[in-house]
Amino acid sequence: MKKAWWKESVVYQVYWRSFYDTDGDGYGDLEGVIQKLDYIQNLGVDVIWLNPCYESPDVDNGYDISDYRSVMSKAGTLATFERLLQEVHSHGMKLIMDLVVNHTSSQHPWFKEARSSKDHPKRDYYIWSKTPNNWRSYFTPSVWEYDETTEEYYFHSFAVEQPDLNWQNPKVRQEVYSLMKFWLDKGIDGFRMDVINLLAKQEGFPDSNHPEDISYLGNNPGIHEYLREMHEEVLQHYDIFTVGEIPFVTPEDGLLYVGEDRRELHTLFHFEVCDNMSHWDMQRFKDIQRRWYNGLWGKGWNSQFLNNHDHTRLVTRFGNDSEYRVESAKCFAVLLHMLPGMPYIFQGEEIGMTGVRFDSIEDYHDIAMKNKYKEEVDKGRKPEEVFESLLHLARDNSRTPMQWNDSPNAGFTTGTPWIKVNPNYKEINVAKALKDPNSVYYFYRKLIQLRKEHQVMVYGDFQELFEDHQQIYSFIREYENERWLVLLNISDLLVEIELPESLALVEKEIILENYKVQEVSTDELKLKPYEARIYRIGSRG
Ligand code: ISL
Repeated sequence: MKKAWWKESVVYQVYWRSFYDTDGDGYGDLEGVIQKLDYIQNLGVDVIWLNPCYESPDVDNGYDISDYRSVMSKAGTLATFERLLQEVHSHGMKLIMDLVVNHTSSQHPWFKEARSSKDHPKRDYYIWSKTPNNWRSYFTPSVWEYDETTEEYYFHSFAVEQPDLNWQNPKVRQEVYSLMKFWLDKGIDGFRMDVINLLAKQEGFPDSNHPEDISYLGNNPGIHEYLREMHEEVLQHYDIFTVGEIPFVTPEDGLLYVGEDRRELHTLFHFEVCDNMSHWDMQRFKDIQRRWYNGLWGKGWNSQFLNNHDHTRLVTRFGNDSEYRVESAKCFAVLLHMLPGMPYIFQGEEIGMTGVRFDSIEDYHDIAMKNKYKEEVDKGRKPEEVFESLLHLARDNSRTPMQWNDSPNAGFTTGTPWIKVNPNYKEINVAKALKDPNSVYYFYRKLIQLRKEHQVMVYGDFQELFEDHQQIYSFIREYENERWLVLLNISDLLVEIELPESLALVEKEIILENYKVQEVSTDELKLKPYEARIYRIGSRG
């Protein structure tokens, strides 16, 4: 197994618009990230992933970029960004930026020019057709939008305001490589690449028999040639870290993106958990982990995340955000940090922030939810029923402001926050977590610290126990002379298990637990709701 700094890293995702507002406009800003760097550093993380802060009309919270070389005024200026980068480095951390190059904003000058006439030299920067096919986009009923001026349709995988770039055009590719160098030459440490497997499109756009399954948008012929070219022209010249956001991918195809001999990307986010598993499903989760471990181990590197700015907070979605909020947050923390692959923490996860549930569609801002709501209501469905059906997975669930303390607006802003603060901020906030040695925060910190001291958490192989158990997830990580046993009760029940004889007899030393462990070296164990334990175990008995 080849060692690398990035394999040993823990990533912290900063959704800056909801992190900390220093100018009172209700949006977090880059200055706010700078002011909170001590907090992030104290958690012990190595890399910060910053969501897009480029110039943007902001219809999809920065994922619709109108100028790749400037910073949107809500976030600050290019000078603030440069200071942030310098400060991140002087705090001993690294910074990766979001690279969003599957699409631009419809306000990008390239698109304005492209749509101005059929023979404009930039026409081929985007994808045009005289006739639409039957595909859906992520956010709208069709991937095609009619353009009145030139009487053709343009292609968009997301919102109408996010036209897809035409990667077949070598000029587009060169534009992208050049903007990547612009940021890399400033000294950033890599990219999280937004829907990077969507760049190549299917030749001829054939109709689909199942248009609701939008996987036709990704993994199309040509994608690996583009990524290799990007590697050749840009990535290989820098000591950086790249993680591709890759929906609709199997472990077999995943390896084509991150295989160590492939010269494409370092690691990926697949969506078998966050897009496909709406509620906790133990057997399914185990199966996903098993397949990805078998598919990648020793050949390519995996990433682990249980929520982000697009996905409902993990305690609300997978754990229990009322009675066992703290216990379940810690239990999933052990899962996140002990599974093979690098852990990604989404801001607020480290204090066990919960998903929100607002009363009205007016309180939500996300374009995905707004569009879906309108589409379903327009079909004649009852508005209340549509609203209710969208709540569980609403992307705004995880986008509410970071809860710093119990002062108004959770200490996030002195103005009016762009999205309402979760009303539970008096109970759940950073100030309170920092005062409580048993908080979720200190538990995350401990796990991150352990990774720095014990390479078994990074390079240890993975063997499962209790494979068919409905409540218990258990596995051993083993590296050189170190063997760690992980026992998780991912349920609201008290569960009793008996360790296999081979483990019952060996010595066990507790490394971390989220309840006070009573019994130590017994073979019969009673695990309380969401109880999590990590043991160091002796060599085979
Ligand atoms: O949000 C999702 C499900 O709730 C995902 O399917 C998501 O849309 C998809 O993974 C792509 O996400 C990324 O690109 C989008 C942007 O809206 C997301 O915020 C970003 O993470 C378009 O750029």
